[in-house]
Amino acid sequence: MDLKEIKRVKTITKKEFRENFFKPQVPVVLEESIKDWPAYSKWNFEYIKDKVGDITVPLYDDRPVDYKDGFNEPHSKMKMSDYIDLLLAKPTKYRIFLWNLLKEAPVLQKDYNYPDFGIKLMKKLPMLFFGGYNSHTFMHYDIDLANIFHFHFEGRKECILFSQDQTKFIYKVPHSLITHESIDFSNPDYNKWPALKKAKGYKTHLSHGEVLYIPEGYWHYMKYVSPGFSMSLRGIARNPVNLSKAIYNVFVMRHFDNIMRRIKGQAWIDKKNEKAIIQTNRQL
Ligand SMILES: O=C(O)CCC(=O)C(=O)O
Ligand SMILES: [Fe+2]
Repeated sequence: MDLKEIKRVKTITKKEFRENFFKPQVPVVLEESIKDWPAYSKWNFEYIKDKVGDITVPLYDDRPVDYKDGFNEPHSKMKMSDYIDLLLAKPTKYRIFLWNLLKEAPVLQKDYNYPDFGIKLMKKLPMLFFGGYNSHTFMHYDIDLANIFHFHFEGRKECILFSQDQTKFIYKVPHSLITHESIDFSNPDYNKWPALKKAKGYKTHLSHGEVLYIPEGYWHYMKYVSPGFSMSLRGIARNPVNLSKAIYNVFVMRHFDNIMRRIKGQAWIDKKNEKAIIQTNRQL
C-alpha cells in the first residue's frame, strides 16, 4: 500500500477548508480547531464515567461476521462505567460503535458545538466510538457515504483511509460495506493480499483534541493504539454518485443482505468472502 501522510493544519478558515479539502475531496487533520469546546478540556474516561456511567452500552468485538447476526448487531452489553474500567484495566476487543450521543447521552451535548467548516452538518447524528488497547474498527465506509469529521479524545488512534476509487484493490466484500475481515491493514501480508500493493491511500495518528476530515464515502480503518474514544459529526454526501450509492445501501443492499443471511446462512457469508478475493485478484 502506498499511504501518504495526511496533511495537518493548526486551524482553518471556511474558505480554505472548502477550496483545499472539501472540493477536491482530500482528507486533513485540524490540530487545534476545538480548543474552545468544553469537551476539549473535559472529555476523558473519568468524566464520561461520571456523567453517563450508569447507561448500558452495546459492544462489538472483532469476531468474523456470522450469518446469525443481523447487520451491525451488537455482540455484548455492559454498563458504561464497567466498560471504561475494563478499558483501563486490560486490553479488550470490545468497542462501542456508532453510539448516538444525542439519543443515549444528551447531557454531553453542552460540551461541543457544530463547527462551521463551510458544509452543513447533520444535527441528529453525533456518534461516539470507544476502543481498548490495540483494538480496531474493520476497514469500512459508512452506509450514507457522508463527509465525516472525526473528533478524537484520549489516547492515540491510527487511521488509514482510501477513496472509493481504490475499492477494486482492497478486497471489498460484495453486498456489504467492509473489506475482507482477515486483512490486517496495520501490517498487511502482501503474499496473501497481493492487490493491496496497488492501493493508494492516506494515513495519520490522532491525539486528543485533533479532528480528522474524512471525505465522502472514503474507506476508513481505525486502530486504538491506546484506549480512547472519538465523536463523529457528519455532512450529507454531495456528489450525486455517492448520494445514489447511499440511497441504494440504505434501502436495498442492507435488506437484501439480511434476507440472504436468513435464507442461505453461513454459506452466503463464505461465498461473499470468496468473491472478495476472486474479484480483487483479477486486478493483478
Ligand atoms: O473510530 C472508530 O472506532 C470508527 C469511526 C468510524 O467508523 C466513523 O467515524 O465513521
Ligand atoms: Fe465509519
